[in-house]
Amino acid sequence: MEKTMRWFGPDDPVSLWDIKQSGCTGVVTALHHIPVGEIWTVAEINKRKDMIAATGMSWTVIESLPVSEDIKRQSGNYLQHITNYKQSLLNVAKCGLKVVTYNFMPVLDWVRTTISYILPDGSKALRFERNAFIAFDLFLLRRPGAEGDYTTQEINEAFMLLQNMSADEKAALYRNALLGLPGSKEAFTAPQVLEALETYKGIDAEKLQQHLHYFLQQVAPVAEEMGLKMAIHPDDPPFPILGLPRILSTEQDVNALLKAVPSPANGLCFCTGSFGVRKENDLPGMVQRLGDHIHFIHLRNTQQDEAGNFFESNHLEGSVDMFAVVKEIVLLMKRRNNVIPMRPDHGHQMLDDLKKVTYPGYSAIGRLKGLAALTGLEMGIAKSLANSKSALSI
Ligand code: DNO
Repeated sequence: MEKTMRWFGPDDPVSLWDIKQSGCTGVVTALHHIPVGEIWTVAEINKRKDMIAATGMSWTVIESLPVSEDIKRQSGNYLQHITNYKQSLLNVAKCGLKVVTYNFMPVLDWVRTTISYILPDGSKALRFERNAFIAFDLFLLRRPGAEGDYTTQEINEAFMLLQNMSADEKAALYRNALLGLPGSKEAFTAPQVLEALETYKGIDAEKLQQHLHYFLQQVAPVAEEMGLKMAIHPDDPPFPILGLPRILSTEQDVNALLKAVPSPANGLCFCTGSFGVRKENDLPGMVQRLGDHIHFIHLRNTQQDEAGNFFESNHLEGSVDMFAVVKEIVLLMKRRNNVIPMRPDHGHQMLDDLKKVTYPGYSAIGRLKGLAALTGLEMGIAKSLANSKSALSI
């Protein structure tokens, strides 16, 4: 796999040289300063590309070229936004970039209830606690109609949990649940979210899926023509939240998308941390079956419990069988005869980073630790496969 790390741009406290020293040859980034829906110009793309090239690394993957809420809803300026998206694709291709990540999650991107879950060794992880999220939804956000989404038992448990929280804990839950925007330091406010949710009234999973397919039918021909690969990021977490539909949570969802828009440009960012939260997702099998469509890989592990909570565990430990996944990736790259870019997704806040403020999940040392573990795993698998092959051929 090509080793990369995400960089949030010049304001990121983790510098390009930090990433270089981690052993990466590539950087994954986006022009976060350009408002969603507007065109990424050649000049802006090249400026960023040159900044990265000055450290001897390359801008390997765009994450993300964001899709506007108008496009997801098919409202307002969506046709103009699609035209702009196509222009941005042309521009990124002109600048020599090859892989474009995006997602189709309405309103919020990833969601957690805490960004500082303290592990037994004192490091901190991101965590999603189901009851806490329900408490946020019902009693802090006060989303109209939310009670209808939960059982009486869930509502009671969430209420009890909230009763036992200090004012500080409640404030932290409120803040964390509204973070949901990678690359931005600003959280949403509750009125903004409620207003945004209102605009999704009448958009169910089927409709959202049609909108995704429509969007891709429009942009995939441009991407294909320019030799670009579109890589959709799965839902994180992979189930509906706040009454919003989520439509890229399972292998079946991916297959529906591939079928609706048959194009070599239509592909996937295979994120083990997102898909891995649903037990029925057979990750090594997905790599085997979806392999030709995987253009970018996020490796992250989660530890789940029976109650539907999960925290982000060490990259090699947790509910995802990382050995089995990486083995399939090594075989896939051999079959495809190419190297797929990968980044260690998230990492624990640990050591010196405990004193620093970074983007949640994106401190340097925890990701470096993940990258080191994953690199060793890959090398061990690749060498042992090669050895067993040569042993067989003797
Ligand atoms: C979380 C990330 C996601 C991802 C976007 C891609 O840390 O994996 O935010 O970047 O969903 O569009």
